[in-house]
Amino acid sequence: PLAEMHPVKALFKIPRWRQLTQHWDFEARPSVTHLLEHPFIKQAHGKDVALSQQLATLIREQQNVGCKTKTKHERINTRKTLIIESCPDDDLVNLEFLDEETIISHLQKRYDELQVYTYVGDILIALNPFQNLSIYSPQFSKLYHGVKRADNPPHIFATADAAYQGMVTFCKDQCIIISGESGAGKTESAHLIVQHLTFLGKANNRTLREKILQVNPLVEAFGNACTAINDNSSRFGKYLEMKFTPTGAVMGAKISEYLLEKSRVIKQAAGEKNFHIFYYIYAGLYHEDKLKNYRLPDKTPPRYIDSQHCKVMQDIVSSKLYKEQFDAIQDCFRIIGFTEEEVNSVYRILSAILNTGNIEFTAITSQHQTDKSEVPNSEALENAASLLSIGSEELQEALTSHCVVTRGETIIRTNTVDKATDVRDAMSKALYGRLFSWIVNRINSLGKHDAAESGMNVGILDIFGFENFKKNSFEQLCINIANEQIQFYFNQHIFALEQMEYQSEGVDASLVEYEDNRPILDMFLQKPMGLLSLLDEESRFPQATDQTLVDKFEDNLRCKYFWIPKRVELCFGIQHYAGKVLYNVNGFLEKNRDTLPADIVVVLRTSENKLLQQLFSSPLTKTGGRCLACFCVQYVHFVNACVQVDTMEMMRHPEETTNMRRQTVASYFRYSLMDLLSKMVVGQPHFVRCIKPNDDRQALRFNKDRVMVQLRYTGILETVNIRRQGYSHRILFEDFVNRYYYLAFRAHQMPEISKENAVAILKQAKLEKWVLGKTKVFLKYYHVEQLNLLLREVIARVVIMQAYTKGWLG
Ligand code: AOV
Ligand code: MG
Repeated sequence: PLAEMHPVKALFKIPRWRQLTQHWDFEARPSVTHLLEHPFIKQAHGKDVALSQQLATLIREQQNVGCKTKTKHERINTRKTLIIESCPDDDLVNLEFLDEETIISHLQKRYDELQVYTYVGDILIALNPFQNLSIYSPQFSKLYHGVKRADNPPHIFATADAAYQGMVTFCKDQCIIISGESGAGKTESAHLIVQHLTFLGKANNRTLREKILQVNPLVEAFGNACTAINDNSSRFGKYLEMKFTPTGAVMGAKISEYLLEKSRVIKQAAGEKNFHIFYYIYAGLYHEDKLKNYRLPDKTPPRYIDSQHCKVMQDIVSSKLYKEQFDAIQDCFRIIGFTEEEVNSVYRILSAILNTGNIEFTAITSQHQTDKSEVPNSEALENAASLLSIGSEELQEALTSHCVVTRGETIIRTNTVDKATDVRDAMSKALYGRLFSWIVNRINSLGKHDAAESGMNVGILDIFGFENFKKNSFEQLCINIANEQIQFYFNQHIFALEQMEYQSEGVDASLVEYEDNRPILDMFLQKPMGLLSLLDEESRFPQATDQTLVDKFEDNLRCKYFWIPKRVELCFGIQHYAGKVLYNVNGFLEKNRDTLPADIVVVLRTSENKLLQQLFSSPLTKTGGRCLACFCVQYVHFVNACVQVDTMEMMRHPEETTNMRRQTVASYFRYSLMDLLSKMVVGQPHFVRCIKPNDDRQALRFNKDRVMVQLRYTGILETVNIRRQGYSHRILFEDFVNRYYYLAFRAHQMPEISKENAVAILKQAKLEKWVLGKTKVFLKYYHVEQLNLLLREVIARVVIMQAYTKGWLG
């Protein structure tokens, strides 16, 4: 009914204007004066000033954007009159009373009104709405484009916009770091950011735009899965760099993946599923009547995708959703540029993995040998071999026996049933892991733009969130350490570096206390006594067991963040920044070793399938050619004390890192973390903190306690404090004068670089509350915004003046 109602009337039916816009036909809107003169709005002025101001801005903005007949000059002038005061409750920094209780009830009030975004200075808090909001249309992209942040309510687009403007204005790479626990909304936020950046980057070229927008869905089909917490949980870390020309036109995107949870391929916890893609292809191929071509059974689902052993094939093949997703993935492949042959190979390998999982072994006992196994039912074996284009006998051989070289002699030893099963699963994991890396690399090479190296980029980090299940294993440990590292990075940026700079520049700002999680990180990463090092050491002993591992931890890890619980066997507990987690060490050693027997590699290399040959011919390059050593200097500068000496060493000797793949998961993991951080530190960071309002995934349900916990461990209260008194932009006088002298001096007269001239510019721009350090101007985040807006206007004016004088304009 709202759609039929007059917009002005509708406005008052709904708490905030944002609710309204989905029903609002912007083209047929009433004029601004008409609306502002409207008695309802006049009345509202008395009640809710902020609301009516926002409404007015919205309408004017819309007219401004939609109006093509106005000259640039006129448009700029209108824009200028639009600068209004920020709606005070959009930013926690503006709160009068500052304590947890106030912050939380404030967030709750906003959430009830479906205001899911709130600022803390330049940091965005995003509460998961658990329902589709109508605030992400292209109209909203327009609304948030290049305006002062206070002109609109907080939005994820505003954060993307700030990163984009920062990149264009300062010619500096940017990165957006999205954090939050599992299911908090990181991946959705990352999608929205990419959407807005493609809009801003004027990807007029439709193919390019579509290509970029397909990257996330494709990679996520292979890297996401349903877990107990999130139906679309990221099981890998993803850093997506969007590349732009110096003028800000989008050129392409590059993706780096970190630490795929490969073990999911062979086994899933109760209530969880395998990677999405397996279900998609099953449903898709079934509908296309192609299951036979890929030798997939059509009666009972393969073991790898039937973790509950319910054997209900119908659920999978009849799922409309899976079928639609399959079609969508086919489109992604095509649009990004994969050849039909490649896609076919991908499906063959996936089907081969499913068949491999169905290979069974039984023990044979003969007079001479007892530890022998064989494959009783050869159907799955033959299917797998055929799909991989290798000989089935060779495959069976590689699964049930292994070569040992002693004193120059090669001896063949047989595998027990357990060993053969392990080898089979190791092969499946390796196939999937390498396939995933290949897809990512292929996307990068297809999206590669020759000029891309010279451009700038905005990186978007979306990793797996902090996890705490009933049973936590090696995977959760890695995931949680990665989150620990991101939290540390946040702390460094928001607290440590900022406060260090105040001191060294002699700026007076009182220090804010914060929870430093460095000791926990040290406990994990230090060498030789950190948890990961100890795990590596134990993994090198063939005789090691789960018990010896726990004993080793107990003997060596002496800090308050680690303990061995009394009544639970083979467990250890960690006090993470985000809460206590109990880990079960069962399988830690095996998972860390992640060995793939050479016999398997040898067989797979004989394949006639080109893609498979490629997967196993050489180790895939992970770092994309970026030299780790070159940003070491910046890195040292950034985290001087934080990074453990050994990891620094590793970065100084990049040649060593090429071997990482052959090392344990823990050492590779450690290297990946460093690689990721090193990518992030070169850019100017922007933070999005996702918060999960409840654990039931219900819309409009705000669980105070759950939110409180998250606010505490993310240090929001401290962040509000430091943002309130802090200066998030610190610019050298030189850079400042170079950049903004237009505002106070003539365009062709570059003034002398000096503190005085910097002050002259600040005064001319009528800014207040800035501070001068020894070498830098200290600005609040909104100062920079204002300066950039003014600068754009001045430049536009100059351009128009020139156009007039040259007679280009009538
Ligand atoms: P995550 O990335 O933070 O978890 P997701 O981004 O996958 O979490 O979000 C989980 C679910 O919340 C999504 O599938 C949506 O149903 C819903 N959701 C999140 N953000 C929005 C939004 N802006 N609008 C509507 N629905 C949303 V994990 O990857 O598990 O750490 O490893
Ligand atoms: Mg995710």
